[in-house]
Amino acid sequence: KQEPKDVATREDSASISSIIKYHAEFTPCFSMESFGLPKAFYATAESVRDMLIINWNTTYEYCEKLNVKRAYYLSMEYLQGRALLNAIGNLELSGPYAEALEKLGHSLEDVARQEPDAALGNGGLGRLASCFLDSLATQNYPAWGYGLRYKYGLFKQHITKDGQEEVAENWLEMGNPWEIPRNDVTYPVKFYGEVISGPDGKKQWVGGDNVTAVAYDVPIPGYKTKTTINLRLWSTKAAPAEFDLHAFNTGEHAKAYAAIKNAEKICYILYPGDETMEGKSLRLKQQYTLCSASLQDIIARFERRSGDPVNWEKFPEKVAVQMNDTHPTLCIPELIRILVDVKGLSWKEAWNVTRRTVAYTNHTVLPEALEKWSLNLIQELLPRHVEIIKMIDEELIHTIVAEYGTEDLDLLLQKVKEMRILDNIELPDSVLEMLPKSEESSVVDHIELVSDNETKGTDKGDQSQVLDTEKKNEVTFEPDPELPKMVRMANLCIAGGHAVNGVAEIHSEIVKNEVFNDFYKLWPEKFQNKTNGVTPRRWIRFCNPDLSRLITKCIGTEEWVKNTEMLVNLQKFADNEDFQSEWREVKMRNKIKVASFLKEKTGYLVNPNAMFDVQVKRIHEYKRQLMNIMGIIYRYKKMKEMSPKEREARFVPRVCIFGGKAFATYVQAKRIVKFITDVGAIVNRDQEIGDLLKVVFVPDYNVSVAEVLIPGSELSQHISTAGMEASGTSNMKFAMNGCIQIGTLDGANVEIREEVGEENFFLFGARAEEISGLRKQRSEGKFVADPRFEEVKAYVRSGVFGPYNYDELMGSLEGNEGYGRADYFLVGYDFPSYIECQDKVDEAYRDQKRWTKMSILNTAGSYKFSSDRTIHEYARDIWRIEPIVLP
Ligand code: DL6
Repeated sequence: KQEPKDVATREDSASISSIIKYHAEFTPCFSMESFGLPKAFYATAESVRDMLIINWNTTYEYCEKLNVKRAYYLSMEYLQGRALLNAIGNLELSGPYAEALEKLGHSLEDVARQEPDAALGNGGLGRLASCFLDSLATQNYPAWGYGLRYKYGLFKQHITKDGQEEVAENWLEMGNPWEIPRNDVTYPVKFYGEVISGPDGKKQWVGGDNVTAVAYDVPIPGYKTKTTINLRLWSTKAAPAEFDLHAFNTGEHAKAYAAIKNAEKICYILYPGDETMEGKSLRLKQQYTLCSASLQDIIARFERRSGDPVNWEKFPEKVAVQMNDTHPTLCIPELIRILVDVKGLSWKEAWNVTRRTVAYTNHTVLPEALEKWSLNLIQELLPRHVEIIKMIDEELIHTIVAEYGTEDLDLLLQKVKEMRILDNIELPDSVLEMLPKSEESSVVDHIELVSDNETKGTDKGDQSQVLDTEKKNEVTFEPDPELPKMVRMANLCIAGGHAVNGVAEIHSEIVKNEVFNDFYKLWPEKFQNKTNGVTPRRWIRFCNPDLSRLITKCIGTEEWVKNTEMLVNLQKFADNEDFQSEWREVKMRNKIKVASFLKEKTGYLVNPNAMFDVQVKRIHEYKRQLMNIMGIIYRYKKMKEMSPKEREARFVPRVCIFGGKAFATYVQAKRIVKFITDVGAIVNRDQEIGDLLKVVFVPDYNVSVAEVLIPGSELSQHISTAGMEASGTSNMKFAMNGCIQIGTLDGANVEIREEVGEENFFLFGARAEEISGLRKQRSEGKFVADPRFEEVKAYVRSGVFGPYNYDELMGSLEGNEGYGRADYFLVGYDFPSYIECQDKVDEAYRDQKRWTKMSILNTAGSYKFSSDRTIHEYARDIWRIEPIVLP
């Protein structure tokens, strides 16, 4: 067996190709004779991984030696996408690798395309976590990510005549060359059992089932730095004692395997459907596995670095835990449990340490997405945690009583009701004792209350079930036996953490002034904004090499990839004709790539000279893909009514591209997917219209698809109902790639528009502060629909787009019986300003000089939206960590 050369010196193509050959021959047991593309990918990835491991170890050891504070990012989702080109690019070895593979008969691009997307996330939240890891490493921050190693990631989306079909995504089928299984790093994770008082009066959680969490480490390299941080993903297997050998020996094989299957099931699939009790229980087990295994690991590391005895007061000086949304909320009771029950701290000490350690990022204000868990379910799975949550709830109520006093009992009780962690549960005795006992102010009969259980639709489910929350402000402490007892995870996060942040300025204001206003009044110092960002490495430097070269040529250095403020220098060239024409050439080359990609994936042939107008994101009613397609239908109808000459004079040719997955049980979203594809089927074969309009739904939108589409897009749509999109991050990626946006004043659109300039952003639609008034008018029947909107609905209903009955979709825009609230997302209200704004888009596009200038100014103004800036702010304001540059 030939030894590989010293990995540290493999920087020329000859050494690289010999290392690849080595791996091709020995690591996956392939032979060089059949060195096809899949093998080439695995061998190449293995060769890169060797280098990453060296840097990974150096980074780890150096941070351990300095005993610095680390940030730990806990996220149930990471939407990593492919890793090969990113890793090679970050190591600055793209050239030598391309050459090496060329010698072995392959192109680097073809090899890279073999890699399955690591899709351990649903959308923006997971992709943000992955961008953050890249920025943490690039900026040399001591940090780790923790997550779960789902066997099946986000489903693959097939588009059939019936719309979306979900197919399991077995991304690990061929093995994952990036991960390092760590059979030496395992922790027990317990479920069920009971809590007893031990002989010393201390609580003990006994009995129950243990599973074993096993670590899989994924090295995350920074760009142009040796720093390589760790993403530790947990997988689960049965605890060694759980295999029932006796049952196996007596032929009861299923029984013997049951424990193994139950343990492995936990990490089987990203976000299992939670319509059933089984599904909910599995999801909760996932969340707890992430929290428990990660905290045990973090604590073990802290103890290893501490002297004896361990000074737990110092824990928050060495550890910062960031909870990516409420999914890892169980970190709070779990940290307290370990500190009190295992490490022997008092409640007060543990509570103090926990609050100084943990922080929470909120990613949504949609009421149905604010997580709540059934208390009974948590009680069954995690009985000790329920006791701890009850204590935190009690502590919080005392704080509220201290804040509001007992004089205005109505007010106090209302605040307690709204802010406490437990919903539909009697007040603790310690609180009842503090309240005056007079008859009028009796807690139970005076205030009539409705639990907020009633106000919510299903998680991510059909939005028509979401009721008006504004009306419900009467609530009682008398638990309603008809309603479940619930735990509000966001309230627990706010009470148990030291910082709460929103993800864009407008969103953070909504968090402070509306959704969590009472908490904001109580603890204003906890609330912050951290506007999201995206990594400029993946989202421009690597996915758009031609544009990157042009930018570097213009700015005179490639430093902008790390310091995006330098992009502002492009402003000076926005009117320069030569620069403009080079800019347009790059865009055209990217559009040609998109056109051939669309042909390959959908069979539709599109003309690259048309404007490429793109909306790619999760399918959701609030994101209003429905408004986009209704606008397209309006355009199509008008075209049909005109002579060829008229229509050519009136409309700019467009290719309207959609992409995105609908949550498998979100019926309305799936109808929208079907509707778009049906419209495309009719429009695209209409010879009269030809290249003037095409509508293409790209199946299976994921990170890799985005990397092709975004560089070749010219107009991108971010058209959510104002106040509903927390931030959005694809808007940032599009802006970086010189794509102009049509959008509402929502999420990060607001800041993007400020940075790129109002004249370089197509704005339309109602503003966030108008929405509740408009909804009220709508429900009072005061809304008069625009005739153009009515015309589109009637056209759809006339059957132009096929035999399928679109009544559920059109009806949801009207509030017909059975479709919930009338047009909750205000498609009808915003439609006229939307289509008028689209006319302005056409007008701007006709003037290519103006359009190119707008495009350049979008890239120039996108500097703020680098995740490097976001991470720097988290590090400075929340985690209090410093960069550590390796010697
Ligand atoms: O912060 C990342 C991303 C935002 O850009 C999106 O606007 C927001 O919708 C998304 N939120 C979620 C919420 N999931 N839960 N819970 O994905 O976060």
